[in-house]
Order: sequence, then structure tokens, then C-alpha cells
Amino acid sequence: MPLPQGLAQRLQDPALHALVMGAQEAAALIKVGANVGMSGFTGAGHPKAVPLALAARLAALHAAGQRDARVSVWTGASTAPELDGALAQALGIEMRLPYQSDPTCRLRINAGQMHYTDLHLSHVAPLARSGALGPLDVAVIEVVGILPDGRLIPSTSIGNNQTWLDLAEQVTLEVNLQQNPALQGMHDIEPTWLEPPHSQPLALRHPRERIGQPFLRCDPAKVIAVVMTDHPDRHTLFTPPDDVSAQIAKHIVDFLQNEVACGRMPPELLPLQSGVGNIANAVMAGLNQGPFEHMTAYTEVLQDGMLAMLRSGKLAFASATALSLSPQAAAEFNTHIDFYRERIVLRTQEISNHPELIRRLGVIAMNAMIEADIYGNVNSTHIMGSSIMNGIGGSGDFARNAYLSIFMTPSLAKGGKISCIVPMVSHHDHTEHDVQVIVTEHGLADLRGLAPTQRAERIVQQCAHPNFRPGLRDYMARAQRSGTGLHTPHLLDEALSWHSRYVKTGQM
Ligand code: 0RQ
Repeated sequence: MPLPQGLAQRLQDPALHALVMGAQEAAALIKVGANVGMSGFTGAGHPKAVPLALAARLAALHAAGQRDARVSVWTGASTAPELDGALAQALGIEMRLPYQSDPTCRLRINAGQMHYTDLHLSHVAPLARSGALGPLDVAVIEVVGILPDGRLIPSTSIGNNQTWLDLAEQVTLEVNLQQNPALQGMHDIEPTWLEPPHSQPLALRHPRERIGQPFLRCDPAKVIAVVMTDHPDRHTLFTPPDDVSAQIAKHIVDFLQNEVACGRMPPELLPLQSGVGNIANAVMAGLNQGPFEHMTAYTEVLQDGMLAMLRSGKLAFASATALSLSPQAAAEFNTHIDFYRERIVLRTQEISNHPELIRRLGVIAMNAMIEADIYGNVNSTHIMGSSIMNGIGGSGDFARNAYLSIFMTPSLAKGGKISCIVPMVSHHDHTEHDVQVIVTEHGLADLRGLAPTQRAERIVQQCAHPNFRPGLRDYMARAQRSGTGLHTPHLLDEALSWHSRYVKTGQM
């Protein structure tokens, strides 16, 4: 049978021709109860057709009364409606890990209808290889193409793909015609890992360096299906920077300028890491307008802001594990892909987020948060202590190991009803020990070298919204008078009262 149009150039390994099939057929090969490792990271490089077909099959089984018609889904990070959304909608997920940002998924998790293990992204592959997560039954991996010798040209994200290909008993490949064949050469896939106590130093000293090959490896005997797709990545729109995010960006640029002036940072800065979301994107826009030249990035996600910095020349090079671009930025990327291939490398997330490398390169970590408390503990994941938003993602990998760890948020949420600076965070992701700088639109609190009560003074003064400063000061003063321990004074009966007040009255 001739290959479907467009697939012949992409699927060059003749041994796999006989395995070409439709998404429904491929989905039918995935057993109920399987652990499925899928590609995908921040809406890029995820399989687009098999998960949808799998969701339809699981929904039909549910409708027929099979209540255990579920699979467990492991990825690199967040995906898109056609993967997380569809499977969650179908009540088809037993366990999801390690990161999601899908509204339906979030709803199901918070309703107790599916499990979610929220992991540091650098921990996922070693945990999976150790066997602690259980066996991986199937990998479903999007690729740009397959070479005559079976090597795989990776897509717009790497994530955990090589690990899933290594561990899975069976492999389904989605060849996506939408992905630009000129992506070939942009990736760096490291050689096989040696596990402790035999692991070796990772020989990267600059974001630009490479330690592997630009292809994913796969044992051809494992491949059970090849599916052709022709669908774009998620391509979420970013909101243009507003006054609040522009102010946050300005505080960070001013602070970094001062770090350079003090000799703590070279003029081109140290490699940048930037988290997900609109604020992180706006900070990159601020840096693009700022005074620094020849910057580099050692990050996990490359959003629009960093792409613009590469285009302007402010950013000389970026290492990441995934692209996460708006439709306009994706078009720009594809039009000038030869330019970007010289300036971007996409790596395995175990490498992009590796503590050894983040520490050695001296990364400046800049991540958004949900709330911080007066002592500088940070909550990145939970609303009012209980409901998951997205997950910790790579923020912990970077914050804990960075040269400089910055967390940022608007001072208010929900139209001013919530203060993002609170007496005590309602969930802990990053402890005070991993948080050096907190920024809101009101100012920047440099917490380095300060004791807890000094940190509290500075955070309230610099970062809290003026409407909430008197309440925070009153709490601090009374906690200090309580005398139960003056290193990090708290009123245990009141520490979370701001959150419970919001839950009861809709206002902190
Ligand atoms: O809720 O959408 O219902 O209005 O939280 O807030 O202001 O849109 O913020 O898009 O920058 O995301 C921390 C979630 C920030 C993100 C977080 C509500 C607010 C809104 C989102 P609505 P914004 P952003 C590397 C780094 C963890 C992973 C990470 C994140 C929603 O940055 O997921 O850093 N980080 N990875 O209204 C109650 C508060 C709130 C609040 C905001 N204090 N209380 N609700 N909200 N503050 C990348 C990866 O790891 C992949």
C-alpha cells in the first residue's frame, strides 16, 4: 500500500512502512490500565491524534459501564486540550504526572476524579528509570520524521522522550507533518545515562555546548504503530505586558543592573531561566528593552519573549527543552528557522533542569508564583491551600540551584480581594531557603543575608499592596509580642486566617 501523501519524505525507514495505521487503530493497541508515556511539554511536541482516539475509546467503555477504563499518563510537562483535556473529559486518566495546566484536568484533580503526582521535572526520568513509578507499557511520541536507519528527528519539545523510548515495552510514533523538517539539528540528546553510583559529571560549561546527538534513539522492534498527523502545537496567546507586569520587569532590570555595578554579575548577566505565564513573558520583554547585551538562557521553556530577544540580538543563545509560542511567534520561528537553529538547542528535561548544570552555569531563575508569605516562603501550585493550579514544574529545580532565585507576582489577585503577600503561605513549594528575591509591581525585596524578621519587614514594605500593609504589620507586631519564639514569629491561630476569611467571605 502506498504511504499517505506527505508521509513518504518523513518516514524514510522502510521497515516501519507496514506499521502505518490510523489513530483509532493505534489507540486500540493501548490496554486499559496501561502506563503511557507521552511526549509533550508546555503545549509543544505532544501527540495530537492517538490521545484523542484513546479518549474516545475510553469514553465509549465508560458509557458501556466499564468504570475502570483509564490509563495513567506520564509526559514531559503540560500538553493541550487534545491530550490532557480530552482524556480528562473522558474520565480516562487514573494517574497523571508530572505537570499539567489544563482546565479540565485541573477540575478532575480537584474533584477527586483522578490522581496527580506533582513532581520536580528533573526528578521524573531518574524516578522512572529506577522503577519506582512502575513499568512503562507504551510510549506515544511525536516526531518530525524517521531516518532510513530508524533514528527519530525530534519535534518542538524533548521532555522525557528518550526515557520513555528507552523504558516502554511498546512504542507508537506520531509523525506530524505540521512540524518543520528544518527542526532537524536543533536538538541535543545525551548518551545513555549511567545510574548512581556510576553516574559521570555532565560536561556542559556553557548553554551553547552539546553533549549528544540531534536524534532520539528507538529500538525498532518495539514500534507497534506509526500514525501520520497534521496538526499544530497548542500555541497559546500571551496577554500583552500591562502596567503591573511592566513594573515588575522594570524592578528586575534595575536590580540586575545594580548586581552588575556591584561586580556580582558580568555585564552580559548569567544565563537566564524564565518560567511559564504572562508575567514571565513580560519580564523577557522588559529585558529586551533593557541595557544588557549578549545574554544567554539556560531554561526549560522558550516563550515569545525569549524568541524576540534572540531576534533582536540581545539574547545570543538559548538552551531549553521546549518551545511554547503564540501563533504569531510560531510563524516567525518557522519563517526564520535557520536563524533560530543556530541559536537554540533543545535538550532532555533531565539536562535542561539538572541541578549540577544550573549550579555550575550560575543561572538567574525567574519564576512566577501564586503567593509568598512575610518570611519569603513561596506557594507556586495551590489555591487556598487545597486546589491545584498547575504544578511545581521546573521552578524548584531552578530556584533551589540557581545563582540567583527570583519569584514574582502581582501584589493582588482576583480584583484586589486577595493579597499575594500573606502571613503564612497556604501551601509550601519553595522554602525561604530557596527564595532570594521577591518582586511585585510595588517593588523588589532583596532577601539575601537577612534574618526572618528582617525579611518580613522588607517584603511587606517593598512588595505588599498598600491596602494590605497595615494588616500584615499588625500581624507581625502581635506575633513578635506573643513571645512564643522570636526567630520566625507566628500566631498559630491566625496564620492562615486570611485564607479562611477569603473562603468564607470572598475577601481576605
Ligand atoms: O486565576 O485564571 O482563574 O483568573 O491564579 O494567575 O496571574 O494569570 O499568573 O499565568 O503568571 O501563572 C504561579 C500559576 C502563575 C504559574 C503560576 C490566580 C489568578 C489566575 C493564574 P484565573 P496569573 P501566571 C518553569 C517554571 C508553577 C510552575 C513554574 C505556574 C491564576 O507561573 O504554574 O513556575 N507556576 N514552572 O487569579 C488565589 C492568589 C493568586 C491566585 C494568582 N494569591 N490566590 N489565586 N491567582 N494569585 C515552567 C514549567 O515548569 C513547565
